[in-house]
Order: sequence, then structure tokens, then C-alpha cells
Amino acid sequence: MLNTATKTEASGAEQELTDGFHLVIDALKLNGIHTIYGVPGIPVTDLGRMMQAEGIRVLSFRHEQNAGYAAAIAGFLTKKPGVCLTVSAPGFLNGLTALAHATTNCFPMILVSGSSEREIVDLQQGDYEEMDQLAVAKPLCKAAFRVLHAQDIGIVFARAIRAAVSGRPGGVYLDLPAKLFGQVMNAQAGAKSLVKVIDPAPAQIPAPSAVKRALDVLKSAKRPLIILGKGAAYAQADDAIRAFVEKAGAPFLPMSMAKGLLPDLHPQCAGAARSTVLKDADVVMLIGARLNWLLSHGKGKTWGEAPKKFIQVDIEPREMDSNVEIAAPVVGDIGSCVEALLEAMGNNWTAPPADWLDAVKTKRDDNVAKMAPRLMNNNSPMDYHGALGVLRTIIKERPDAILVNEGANTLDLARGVIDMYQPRKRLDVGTWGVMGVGMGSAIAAAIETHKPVLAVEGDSAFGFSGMEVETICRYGLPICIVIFNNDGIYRGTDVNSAGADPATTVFVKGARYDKMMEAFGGIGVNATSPDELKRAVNAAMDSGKPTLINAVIDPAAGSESGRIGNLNPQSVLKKK
Ligand SMILES: Cc1ncc(C[n+]2csc(CCOP(=O)(O)OP(=O)(O)O)c2C)c(N)n1
Ligand SMILES: [Mg+2]
Repeated sequence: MLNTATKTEASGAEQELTDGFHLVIDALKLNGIHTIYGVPGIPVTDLGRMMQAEGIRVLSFRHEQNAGYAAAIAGFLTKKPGVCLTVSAPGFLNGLTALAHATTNCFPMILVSGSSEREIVDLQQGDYEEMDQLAVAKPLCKAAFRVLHAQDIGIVFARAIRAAVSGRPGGVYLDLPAKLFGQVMNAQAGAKSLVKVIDPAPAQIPAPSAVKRALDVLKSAKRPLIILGKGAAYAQADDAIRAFVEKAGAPFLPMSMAKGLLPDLHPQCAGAARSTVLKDADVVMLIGARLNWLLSHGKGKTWGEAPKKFIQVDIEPREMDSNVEIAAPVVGDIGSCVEALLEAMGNNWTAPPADWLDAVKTKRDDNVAKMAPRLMNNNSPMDYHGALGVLRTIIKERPDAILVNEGANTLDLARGVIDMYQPRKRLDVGTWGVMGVGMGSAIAAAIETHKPVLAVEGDSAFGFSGMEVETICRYGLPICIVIFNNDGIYRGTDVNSAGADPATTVFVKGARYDKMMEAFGGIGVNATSPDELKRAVNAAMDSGKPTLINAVIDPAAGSESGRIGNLNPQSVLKKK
């Protein structure tokens, strides 16, 4: 229902009124946005209160960056823009990192920030929290808008929603100056000004000739490989993707957040034979995956000597040829493309040569067998493998739980060890490898899916958003945080040979992160062995109570930068 007040006009006739606050709320509700992540303050405190009163769920965070990361992952999980609400200048800037992250990761998100008086900001006269936010946001998102008149609120939300979810999804910035909220207008005219977005992300059907070209290339392969990216997970075309991969019969490799799209234990999964399939494949089909640094740009040592042809399925035409030549570009939304491919394959698709499938299977089984005993150790203090072996079983037994994961060793090893069984259950650091997404992702996952969440966090990674444990306790969310506490970044053993200060990568030894959770009424556990860890996580997942487990990991167990140490620049002088 539209929010109104009445005002008696000079003529004595009564006029129904609405204002900027209520038009914002009505525009959101009309478009099915019922959850907001943010931090209150001038000029959006009352907006948050009114949203709550009007039935919108407003999750109030301790820092805007975490609210922003929550909105970003809500967008990934739901295909609707996640909305983050902040105050002006500093609050806006805190949220902006998440907006840029959403854009880079192709997650639909809208950052809505209050802003100060335009007349003063533009003359740079030193207003309260003065900043030209629109100009700052523009290069970091897909679209940025400012609304000056209440009657434009409806149209701007429509544009923001469309911009966020259509084509390649991404971040949108919406600037709402303080003065806008109090502007009144006739209620009927206000209701008419609202826009319900019809078909916000229209299907983009691939050209039949592109589909045929792709299948011709795939058919010619002796050693085909399919790579599934998080774009494929985002598409929610799970059945079609599975049917396509199974019909194609090729080994598939899931990127980190595409794990579980088909189960990691699927016979075609080549996750445990990654280096072999990248080197030896002759045709590589990318579905919603980009040839960025995470795939070594499609060239160089990782990709071996064998000449390769690439097929790429992506909604963004400019993604094609970004790093190497794409022999068969298929441009369209993933769901439509995969459906078209399936259809055009017919019923007599020939499976890839058996020697290739056997070679991949042998490699995969070897690697899995090599890993198995390491995962069963009960060492205390724990190493990564002992602790992860336990968590791997827990996720196997609870496949609908959501796994949030960040850190360096904690990330890279967990990604390899913990098998996923269902789509969109693994949420992690994404394209940038950013630390700090943990608590925001965990909160949004719990709110949006109502499933239990297991957040596996490096002690450094956790620190970036750790204060949100209070938020988790306040809303009573079913989140179990396991901190892999190795006393630092990568390792807790570094020493500063030149002075009294600790080395830059080490933290307070023997810190008890579990006490942080207890401070807010959650459950804290200190676990020193895999057995203890297992008991504590199972109890947390059963109870659904906010829990933080400080998992004590051998400070010497990790390696520099986890699996990406090769990206560190080296000093020639150091080597002398
Ligand atoms: C925003 C941000 N700042 C800094 C980094 C650099 N960085 C990469 S991993 C990492 C922390 C790794 O330590 P931890 O989370 O404890 O994992 P561990 O390797 O110790 O298991 C840092 C600071 C980053 N990726 N993102
Ligand atoms: Mg650490």
C-alpha cells in the first residue's frame, strides 16, 4: 500500500501526500526487494526505520564494507540486486569497495547512499560529509545515478535494477541527496511515478550459427575439457548445464564458486586432475568463466604445449578474445546458450575418445588417493589437512549447508579438499581474491537461503570483518565460524631480524578468537585436534546457534601466499 499523509490546501480541499522516504520504500517493494543491508546515520536513519515499519528486512551492520559484501553475495545467490544502504562520504566510501567487487565479479548490487547538500558540495564549501559521490562511484560500477526530484525516484530505481541485472550483471550506484527524502508530492502522482520493472534481465538467445560453430569445434576434439565459471552458477540453469556436460561426456573443471554445480564426485569431474587437463586438452569450452589470472590468461606454462581451440559461452561479447583467440564465441545468457547447445546436439552425440577419459580418471584417482591419508591425521596442533578432512566430511553429511571460505592457505587448501555437492553452496573471495568478504557473505547466505552456514576463515581473513560476529549474534543467525588460527598471515613463524617489532605477517600468539563470540552471547570453542573440531562443528550445525571455533593450527604449516606464491615479485638484491 502506498504511504500517504494528508495536507489541507488553501482551497480547503484535502490532498493525499507522499514523500521521498516513502517513494523509495514503495519503489523497492514494488520491485520485490524486501531485504536491505546497511549502516544507519544522517541522512538515512529514518529511512531505515520506515523501511522496517513497512516490512522490509533491514540488516544493520557494524561496517558498510561488510554490508556491501552481503549485498553483493545476495545478488549472486538470488539474481536480484542486493541493496546496500549507507550514509554520505565515509559510509559511501566504505561501501564502495564492495560495489567495485560486485562489478568485478558480475554480481548484481545497488549501493544506495545518502549525500549532502548539492549546492554546497558543488561549490566545495565544506558541508557535513561533503563529497561528489557520483563522480567517485562512476568508474567503479556499471551505472551511477543521482535523483534530485521525488517524482524521479520510481524511474531511477527501475533503471538501477535493470542496469544491475541485465546483460553482464554488476554494481550500480544510486545517490540520494538528503533533501530528496523530505520532498512531498501528491500521493496519486507519486504512485503513478513508480515503475515495476518488467523482465529485468531479458533472455539473450545465441545465434544458431554460433551454436553450430561451437558444436563443430567441440565435436572435432580428441581431448575436450569444459570449464564452468561462477557465471554458470549464477545463471541458475543447473539442470540444463548438468544435462549438457553429461551429454558432451567431457571432463569438466569447476572454478571455485562453480563447485557443486555438478557434484565434485561426479565421474566427469576433473577437479583433482586440474594441471593435467589444462595442459593436455585440445578443445576447451568455457561456460561463464573468464580467461583471467585465475586461469593463467589461457596461455603459458599452465596450458602446456598442445595447441588449443577455445569455445566461450558468455553474455558479454567483449569477453571474447580478451586474452587469447576464441575459435567459437557463443554470446547469450548462459541458460539460453546451454539450452540451445543441448537442442542442437541431438540424440547421437559421440562421447570423447576413451583414452582421454581414462587418462584423466587415472590422474584424478591417483591424486585423490595420495591426499586421503593426509586428511585423516589427528595431529595436535592441527595441520590444514587434518582440520580440513573433518570439515570435508561434515559438508558431505550436510550438502545443503553453505560454505564461506577466505584466507590464503585456508582458502586454497579448503577449495581443493572440501567437495561440494549442490550449486551455489561455496562462497569465497571471488575474482580479486579479496580478504574481508567472510562475515558479510555468511550473513547474507543465512538471510537469503535460510540454510546453515559454515564459514572457514584464516585468522587474518577473519580480522577484516570480525566485528560482525556481534551482528550474527544480534540476529541469531545459524552461522558456525571456524578460524584456522595459525598466528598470522600464511604462517605464524616469521621473525623481524632487524628490530623489536613483530614481523609484518605475524599476530599475537595463541589468540583466542572464540572469546570474541562469547562477548556477544554466542558460543565459543577452542579446538586443538580434529576430533574436537568435528564435535564442535557438528554441535553448532545441529543447534543453529551462532558459534565461533578457534581451530589451533600449527603456525609452521602454511606456505607463503598459499597456492599463488609465484605471483610475489622478487627482489634481485635479496638474492645476492
Ligand atoms: C583486502 C585484502 N587485503 C590484503 C590481501 C592480501 N592477503 C592475501 S591472503 C591474506 C591473509 C592470509 O592469512 P590467513 O587469512 O590467516 O590465511 P592463512 O594462509 O594463514 O591460512 C592477505 C592479508 C588481500 N587479498 N585482500
Ligand atoms: Mg593465518
